Amino acid sequence: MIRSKFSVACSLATALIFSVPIAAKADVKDYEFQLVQNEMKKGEAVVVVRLVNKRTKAPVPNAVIFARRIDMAPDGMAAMAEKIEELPSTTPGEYRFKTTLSMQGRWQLSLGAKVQGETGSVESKLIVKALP
Ligand SMILES: [Cu+2]
Repeated sequence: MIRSKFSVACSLATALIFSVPIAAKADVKDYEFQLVQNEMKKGEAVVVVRLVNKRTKAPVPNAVIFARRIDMAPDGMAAMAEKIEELPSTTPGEYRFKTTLSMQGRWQLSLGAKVQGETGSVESKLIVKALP
């Protein structure tokens, strides 16, 4: 299923590359991280994000997350950061992080990643709300 969608995407991409050489060039700006769940109970948490190609809507597996930080900047507490650790992925295109949302309120998850075959890096800031 995934493989066949991928082949279709590849054929389309190839067709585009040959018909519109300039416009079809992939760009690191075509990718973004999205939260799978943007609210969760405070305390120990596993935050799951999906990396997607905005043009094709396809999930993007095997990116290398080289930077990660979680802090309360959205609530004026940028210095209030917690440890964050990447867990093995269980679904292609999804990335999981173990952390502690130690206070109720808004937390900012900052991620930096390299996508296979792309120059530059994807940088995203996502807001997770910790509920009581
Ligand atoms: Cu705080």
